Amino acid sequence: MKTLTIATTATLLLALTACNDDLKTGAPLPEGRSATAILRTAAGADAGRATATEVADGIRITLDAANLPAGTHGTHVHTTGRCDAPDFTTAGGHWNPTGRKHGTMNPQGPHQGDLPNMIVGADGRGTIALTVPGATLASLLDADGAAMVVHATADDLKTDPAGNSGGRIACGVFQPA
Ligand SMILES: [Cu+2]
Repeated sequence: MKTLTIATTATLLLALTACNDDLKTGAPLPEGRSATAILRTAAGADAGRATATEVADGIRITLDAANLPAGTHGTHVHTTGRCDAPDFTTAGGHWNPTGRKHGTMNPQGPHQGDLPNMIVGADGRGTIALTVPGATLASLLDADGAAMVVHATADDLKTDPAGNSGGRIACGVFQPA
């Protein structure tokens, strides 16, 4: 959508089609709120940013990460909006308002905070974008807030409570936009 710049009839038709699809999965609500998290590494370096936006069927989460080691990294929304370096344990466990077990491959899962593994390239950058169905920004931004966390290794997507994804290498607190 954002790269559509040539206003030919064909691209307009494509744009309309894309908009219809977005309405089902992830179109921002006209009055929807959003939140942004600025991520830092354990050493305090800029590690990119995450957004959470209210959409028709949940919240849309994006993560554009930078300055991270190449490889596959578990990523989650954690339940407390605190990121005290270097281990970021103050972010607490996974955001889990529905009381599920960890992992999209766990029959008793997932947590609403369970996000896909992120592939970070040799340039240190990685991205994630998805809609968490049924989630609300009011729940995300509850009294103790929430944080985006990137882990050292891959999430197996099934082992409670955190998919054996190792230590926490980057963290950012969600702030209302
Ligand atoms: Cu995590």
